[in-house]
Amino acid sequence: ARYQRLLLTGAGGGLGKVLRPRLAAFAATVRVSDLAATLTEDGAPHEEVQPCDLADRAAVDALVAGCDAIVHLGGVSVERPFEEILEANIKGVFHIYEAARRHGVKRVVFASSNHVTGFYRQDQVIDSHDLRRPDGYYGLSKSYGEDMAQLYFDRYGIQTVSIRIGNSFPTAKDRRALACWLSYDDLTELLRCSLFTPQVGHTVVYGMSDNNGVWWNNRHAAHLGYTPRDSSEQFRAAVEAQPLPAADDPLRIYQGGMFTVAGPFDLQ
Ligand code: NAI
Ligand code: 15L
Repeated sequence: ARYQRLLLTGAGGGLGKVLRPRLAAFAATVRVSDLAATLTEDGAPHEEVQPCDLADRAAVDALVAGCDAIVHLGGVSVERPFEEILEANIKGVFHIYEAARRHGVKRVVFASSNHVTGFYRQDQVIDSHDLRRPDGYYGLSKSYGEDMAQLYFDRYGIQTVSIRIGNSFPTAKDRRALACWLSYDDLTELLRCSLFTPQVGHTVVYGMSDNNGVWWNNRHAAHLGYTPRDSSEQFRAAVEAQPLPAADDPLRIYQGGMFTVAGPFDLQ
C-alpha cells in the first residue's frame, strides 16, 4: 500500500532533508513544506514544494488540502522562549489537526520528543503510560501535541502515531545519546510502521535504535511491529574516551539532559 499524497512538514530541517528521498517509497507524491527561507532545495519529480508558516491557520489549511496522510516534523525543535514555541508548535499542531479534520485526512505521524518525559532520571525505565514530565516549554508543546492527537482520534477518528524521538543524528555524540540514539534507517522503518499499521488509534512510541542500556520500554506500541536494526554500540568507544560529566551534571542525571536547565527566558 502507498498513499496518494503525503505531506511532510519540517522538510527543510535535519530529519526532513534525510527523509525526503526515502518517503518516495511511501507515497506517489510527497508535498514538502517548511518556512520559505528554509525550503531551498528544488523538488524531486515525486515532490510538490509548498512553503508555509505553521502559525498561519489558513495557509496550513491549504497545505493539507488534497493530502491523505501527514508526517508532521515542522516546528521549533529545541528549548526556546514560550512565545516562539506557542506559534510554531502549539498553534502549529492545532492547525495541522484542524486541517486534517476538514480535509478528511485519517493518518498523522507526529514528531514528539523524549523531552515529554525529560525529567525522569537516567536510572529509571519508563513506558508510554507513565506520567509525563516535560523538561521545558518545548517538551510541554510536544505533550500538548500528543493530547491534541488523542482528542482528534477520540472525536474524529483521525489516527496518529506520536514518536517520542530520542536523539536522531548521524552519530551518537555523548553518553546520553548512547541510550537514546535513533539511526536514520530505524527512523525510516518506524515511519513505515506508523504510516501503514492498520489500527493505531493514538499510539505513543519511543523512537530509539536497538541500543544497550535504554531507558524506555515500547510494550504499549508492540502492535506497530517496529524492530530496530541498528545500535549505538558502534559509537561507544569514541564516546567513552570523553571525560565523564560531573555527578551533578544534568547531562548525567536526567533523561532530558541539558534541556532540563535551558532558560529561563526573561522579558527583554
Ligand atoms: P530541525 O529544527 O532541523 O527541523 C525543524 C524544521 O521545522 C526546521 O526546518 C524549521 O524551519 C521548521 N519550522 C520551525 N518553525 C516553523 C514554522 N513556524 N512553520 C513551518 N516550519 C517551521 O529539527 P529536526 O532535528 O529535523 O527534527 C524534526 C522534528 O523531530 C521536530 O519536530 C523535532 O522537535 C522532532 N525531534 C527531533 C529529534 C532529533 O533528534 N532530531 C529528537 C526529538 C524530536
Ligand atoms: C530533541 O527533541 C531535539 O529536537 C533534538 O535536537 C535533540 O536535542 C534531541 O531532542 C535530544 O534529546 O538529544
